[in-house]
Amino acid sequence: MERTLIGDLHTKVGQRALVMGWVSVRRDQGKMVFFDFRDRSGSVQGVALPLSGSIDAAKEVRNEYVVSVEGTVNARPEGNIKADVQNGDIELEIQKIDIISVAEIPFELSSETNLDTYLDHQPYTLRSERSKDIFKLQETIIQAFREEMKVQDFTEFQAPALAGADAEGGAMAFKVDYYYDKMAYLATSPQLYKQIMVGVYERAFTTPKVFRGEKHSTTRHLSEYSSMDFEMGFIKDHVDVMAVLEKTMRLIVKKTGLEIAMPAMFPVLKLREAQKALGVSTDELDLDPEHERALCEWALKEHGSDFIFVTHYPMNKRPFYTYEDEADPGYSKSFDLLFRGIEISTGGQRIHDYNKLVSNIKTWGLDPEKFKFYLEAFKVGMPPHGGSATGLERLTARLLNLPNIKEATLFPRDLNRIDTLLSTDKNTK
Ligand code: AMO
Repeated sequence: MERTLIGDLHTKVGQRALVMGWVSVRRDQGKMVFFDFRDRSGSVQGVALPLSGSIDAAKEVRNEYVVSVEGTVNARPEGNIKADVQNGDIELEIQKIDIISVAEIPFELSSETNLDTYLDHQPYTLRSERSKDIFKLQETIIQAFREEMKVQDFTEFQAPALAGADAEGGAMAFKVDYYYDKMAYLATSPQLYKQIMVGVYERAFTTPKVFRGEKHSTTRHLSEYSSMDFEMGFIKDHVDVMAVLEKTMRLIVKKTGLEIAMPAMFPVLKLREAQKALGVSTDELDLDPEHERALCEWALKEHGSDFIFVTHYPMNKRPFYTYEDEADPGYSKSFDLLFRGIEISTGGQRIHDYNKLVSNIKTWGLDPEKFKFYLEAFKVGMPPHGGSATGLERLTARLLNLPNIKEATLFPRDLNRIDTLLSTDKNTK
């Protein structure tokens, strides 16, 4: 018999069907055994009846066993219909149940698990409906990002993960032993490459894994995250970039189907205006996490918006490629996008003049020789351009109001863990 997906069983009422999947729930009632079976399309209740011939085999089956089940798809009596549950109007009466793989589970999936235990057992805990929903939503986010980029005529490219130099400063890049006793770095961002790609396609985007070696232990930092980056040529200034990012966020929100407060335009404040609104000194170079939270509360109250742009960060707080606002010396044409209490994106206009860029690299205490490759893009002619990057896991966490970014990360790498805890890992040096 051909396998039927559980999601298609409703088309087979009154007929026999073969289902393959996992056992999510098993309720042994002595004479009868009830199961919830699941496959990639959903779940269904099954029952092994006393005289069915399947009852002995059914008694052997446990949670997470992989099974092959033949049975009759029965319509449930009126009183037993669960309208709000998938396949709540049918039941699989089991004639035959074969074990494909046995399983030994560490704990019941429905039980309240603390984050560390959840992370320790991810090959198992990721099977929970809650986790599956989180990472399905993440898939939707990245698809929507890609869709909007294509609509706006951007070309997707694959950025390298190994880099010869670090764009964002150096201290936070992981070093890698490379050939001939040379050092390479794990890319902290595709920044240099996306700028180079502006010289190639004019509009380019990429969704790489990037790596940050800062020793952070917070609810918002990972050592490895997914970055949704784009870069575009022939802009007037950073406002053009913000418009593309805002449009992208709107499509992402729409595709997720979540209720997010978004007025006709996202509010925009200069950093100093934001600081004044919060009663913070304008000498501060950045917003602290608690100020980001307070500013987002302000934006929701005053503008009915879960998003707020903050622009004009001090030049000395931004990387060397940042464009200074001629009309506001010392401050940059750069921005952060804050969403529900946290920075989710950074971006801005970049310097496109070769000589200015070389001089900035020196001012930032870096060696232009190390950036020779990148600088060639400017030598051979670059238009005014800019772009931005959004952290996928931060956005996912805030969209779902998950308190810790690790819940929105498949296999999070942090200060204490790569899959297993470093302190308990036998392979640790
Ligand atoms: P920035 O360093 O601000 O900018 O990073 C952009 C966005 O990436 C996310 N992010 C992180 N997410 C998880 N863990 C981390 N350790 C982490 N660090 C950053 C945040 C952040 O807003 N090249 C510039 C972008 C640009 O100008 O285009 C950059 O990398 O969501």
